Formats: sequence, C-alpha cells, structure tokens
Amino acid sequence: MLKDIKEALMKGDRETVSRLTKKALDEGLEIKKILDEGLIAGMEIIGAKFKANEIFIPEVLISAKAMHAGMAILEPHFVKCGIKPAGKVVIGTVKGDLHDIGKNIVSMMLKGSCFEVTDFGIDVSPEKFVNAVKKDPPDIVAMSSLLTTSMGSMRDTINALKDSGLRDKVKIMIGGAPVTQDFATAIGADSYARDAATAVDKARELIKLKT
Ligand code: B12
Repeated sequence: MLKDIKEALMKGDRETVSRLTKKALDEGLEIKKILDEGLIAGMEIIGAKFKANEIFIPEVLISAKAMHAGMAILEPHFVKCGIKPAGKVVIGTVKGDLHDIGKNIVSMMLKGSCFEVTDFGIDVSPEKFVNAVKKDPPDIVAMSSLLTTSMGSMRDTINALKDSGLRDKVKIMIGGAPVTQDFATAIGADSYARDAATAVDKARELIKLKT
C-alpha cells in the first residue's frame, strides 16, 4: 500500500493518493509511516529525477499537488490537544522561496504535538516576521528555505529582529534541504533540524530553554 501511495504521488495522481492515504489510515497504519515511506519517499524520487533532468517543473508541480492532497487527509488525524499549547510558533518559507511541502509537514507535526502554529505561508519577508514578533511574540520563529539563493533571507530576518530589539524575545529554528547546523550557527539561529520529527524535539527543547 505504501509503495502504491509512493507511485501514485510520483504520477501526480491526486485522487489515488487521497484514496490510498485514507485507506492506509483506516487500516491502522501509523501516520509517520505513511508520511515517511509513502508521501515523502515519493517526493524524494521526484527530487532526484528533477535533479537529473529526467522530469521538469510541470511534473514536479503535479506531484507536489498530490502530496498536498495526501497531507490534507493526514492532518486531522494527529492527536487532539488540550487548551494550553506546548508553545507558540510562527512559521514561514522565507522571502524569495516558494517551496512549502517540507514547511507544511513541519507545521503539521508541530500542530500534532500540540504547538499553536501560525503559518505565514511562502515568500515571507523579514518585515512580516518582525511585525508578527512585535504584535504578539511567539516562543519560536521557524523558517524554511529550499533554495541556496533564499538562505540569505534567514540571516536577513535574524538581523531585522536584532535591529528591532526583538531578537531576545524569541527562539529561532531553521531548516530545509540546503540548511545545515553550521549555517544555523553562523547566522545566529538557536536551533536547526533536518526533518520534521526532529523539529518537534528541537522545538520542545527550545521551550524548555525559554522557561
Ligand atoms: C517540489 C519542488 C518544487 C516545486 C515546489 C512546490 C511546493 N509547493 O513546494 C516547484 C515546482 C514549484 C519548484 C520550483 C522551483 N525549484 Co524546486 N524543488 C522541488 C523538489 C523536487 C522537492 C522539494 C520537496 O518538497 N521535498 C520534500 C520535502 C518533504 O522535503 P524538504 O522540503 O527538504 O523538507 C524537510 C526538511 O528539509 C525539513 N524542513 C523543511 N523546512 C523546515 C523548516 C524548519 C523550521 C525545520 C526545522 C525543518 C524543515 O523537514 C521537512 C520534512 O522532513 C526539490 C528537490 C529536493 N531534493 O529537495 C527541488 C529544488 C529545491 N528546487 C530547485 C529549484 C532550482 C527550483 C526553481 C528555481 C526551478 C526553476 N528553474 O524555476 C524553482 C524555484 C521557485 C521559488 N522561487 O521558490 C532546486 C534548488 C537548488 C538550489 N541549490 O538552490 C532543487 C534542490 C532541485 C534541484 N536539485 O535542482 N520546486
């Protein structure tokens, strides 16, 4: 079944991805397994084929839409949370970058772990992050970047927070395929995670450091 989800995602067959994701849930498969071995596994192959020029943007977009369809089925099935959130997170893909699949998974997993998440979507400017912190400081600002050319926007956002005197009010977590711990350290982020499950663990650690 996971293999079928993976293959349907690669074909960009939204209906089959939705149907099989639902079926996998109904049959009691773990959400994490469906994500990792079905949806993400399919997207990884798409990434490799794109890199090798075997497929092009339109095919990638169709698979990305199928990925979103699968994630929409999974999202309501994460645990129900109590009234007090584990922490507040503002998340977004940084300016110049339109990739949102990984960011959406991180957002979904954080919500599933009872964090209150405000998702600003894609192409989020440093000013927008700064205004959010000014208005109602979250515990964590989380930024995603998939392009080497947009990684600098993470540094710009941290600098803009410093310039506004708000840097110490929040913890900053970054991630995305080209991002590394070294880069996080270099730009003064508090934390880096390579995948969504680790992002949840790191977010919990950051909350402990704050309190
Ligand atoms: C899907 C995709 C697209 C789709 C995006 C659709 C969408 N809605 O997101 C479309 C077709 C629109 C697209 C466009 C482009 N893309 Co593109 N794309 C990809 C692709 C194939 C997959 C990305 C993905 O979704 N991966 C799956 C998810 C699950 O993984 P992930 O994003 O890495 O996220 C995980 C972790 O990184 C982490 N994480 C992610 N965010 C965060 C945030 C935090 C806070 C934390 C802690 C962790 C974390 O957790 C996630 C889950 O485990 C990658 C290839 C690749 N191998 O990454 C290229 C890739 C990123 N794209 C690339 C390029 C070049 C482009 C374009 C410039 C192409 C063009 N010529 O127009 C445009 C850029 C548009 C723009 N301005 O952003 C290059 C980037 C190269 C580089 N060095 O910068 C890549 C690497 C492909 C390649 N090998 O050439 N792309």
